[in-house]
Amino acid sequence: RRKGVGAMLKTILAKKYQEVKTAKQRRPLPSLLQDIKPGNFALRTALKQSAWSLIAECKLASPAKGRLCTQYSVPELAKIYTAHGATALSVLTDSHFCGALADIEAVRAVTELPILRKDFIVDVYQIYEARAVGADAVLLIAGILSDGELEEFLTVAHGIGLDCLVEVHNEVELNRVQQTPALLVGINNRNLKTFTVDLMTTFSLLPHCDKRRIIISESGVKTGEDALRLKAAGVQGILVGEGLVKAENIAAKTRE
Ligand code: IGP
Repeated sequence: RRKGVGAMLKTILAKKYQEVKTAKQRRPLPSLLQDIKPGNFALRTALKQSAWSLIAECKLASPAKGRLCTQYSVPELAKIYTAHGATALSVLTDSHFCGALADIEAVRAVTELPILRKDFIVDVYQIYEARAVGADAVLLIAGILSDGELEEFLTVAHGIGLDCLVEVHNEVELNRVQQTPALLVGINNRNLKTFTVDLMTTFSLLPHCDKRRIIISESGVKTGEDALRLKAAGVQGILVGEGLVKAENIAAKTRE
C-alpha cells in the first residue's frame, strides 16, 4: 500500500516509524493515556459556525522549499493569526518542516482557537500524543494509510473527542474516504510525491464530494483571488501555510 510514494515521503515515513517507536519506549501508551482529557470536537464546531473558514498554518519550513519564515516563531504566528480572524490553526509537528510536538503546547498557551496537529500519522499512538498536548484534531493522509488504518484511526480519534481532517489528492482516495465516517475532508492541491500544486485538484474533485461532509481546500492558496474562486466553487474553507507566512503583512493577509 505504500508503493509509489515519492522519495521524500519515503524518507519522512521511515523516520516517523523510528520516532514513534522511540516515543513509545520513553512513554508507553498506558502512561500517556493517563494524561488525556477527551476533547469536544472543537474544530468541527468552529467550521460549522463559520460560513467561510481559514485554517492558518504555522509553517516555518518545508522539505521542498526549505526555510519559509525567519521573522516569527510558531507561537508568534499563532498569535497573529488568532488576532486577525483565523477560524483554526494548523501546527506542523514533523521535523522536516522544523516542527515539534512541543509547538502544540506553545500554541495552546497563546490561543483558544482549535488546533490541528499536522503530521504524518501512521500509528494510533500519535493520535493520543496529539490530544495529550492539547490538539483538537489530527490530519490523516488517505494516500499513506490502508482502509483498515483509516477506519481504526478515525474510531480512536473520535473516541477521545478529536476531529480528523482526512486528506485526499485524487478520486480514488476521495471514494475510499467517503466509505468512512470522516466528516472533515481536505482536498490537497499539492501532490505529496512530486510537490506540484494545482488548484484544479479541488475544482475537479468537488463535484464528487458528498454534501454531508465539510470540505477544506489545502495547499497552494496564495491570493485573495484564489480564496474567492475556491469559495465560489463551494468549499467551506481553506488551509493556508506559505501564502500567509511569506506575505509582507501577515496580519493583513490573514484578514483578507
Ligand atoms: C499548506 P501551503 O501551500 O499553503 O503552504 O500548504 C498545507 O496544505 C501543507 O503544508 C500540507 C502538508 C500536508 C504538510 C498539506 N498536506 C501533509 C505536511 C503533510
